[in-house]
Amino acid sequence: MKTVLTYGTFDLLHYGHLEILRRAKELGDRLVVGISTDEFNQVKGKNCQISYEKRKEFLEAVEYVDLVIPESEWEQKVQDVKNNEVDVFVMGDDWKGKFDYLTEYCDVVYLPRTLGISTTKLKSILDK
Ligand code: C2G
Repeated sequence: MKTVLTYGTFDLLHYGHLEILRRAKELGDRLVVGISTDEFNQVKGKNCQISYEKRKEFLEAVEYVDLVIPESEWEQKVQDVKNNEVDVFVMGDDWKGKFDYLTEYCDVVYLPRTLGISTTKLKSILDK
């Protein structure tokens, strides 16, 4: 059983998110997703449109996703990798290099972001 792990806020879930979840799942058999809590989003400086509970519910409805866990701090990744026996850690390449310290525990893969879509763009449309 090859386990893949990724993290994100996944606010206003869109096809850019779905595309990285799809590609992440292709790298293994089981995909675990750490979703940022509302409190951690404050730390990240992100103002979410959708609550943690609803963002978690939407993620759990995605067929590529096998388990959703809370992400409440930057420092939890090593423990999450160990707890979930993670083989591959995946993030979009906007994070390239930021999580290379995890190579001590698992493979680290940065995948190209999907161009033309972002939560920020969607918010600007919603705010009109
Ligand atoms: N993403 C993507 N293409 C987009 C938008 C997002 O591939 N057009 C990817 C990001 O690169 C990230 C994932 O989707 O890997 C989730 O993006 P966000 O919800 O914006 O998450 P982020 O704020 O980057 O949080 O500890 C890591 C952080 O929690 C990551």
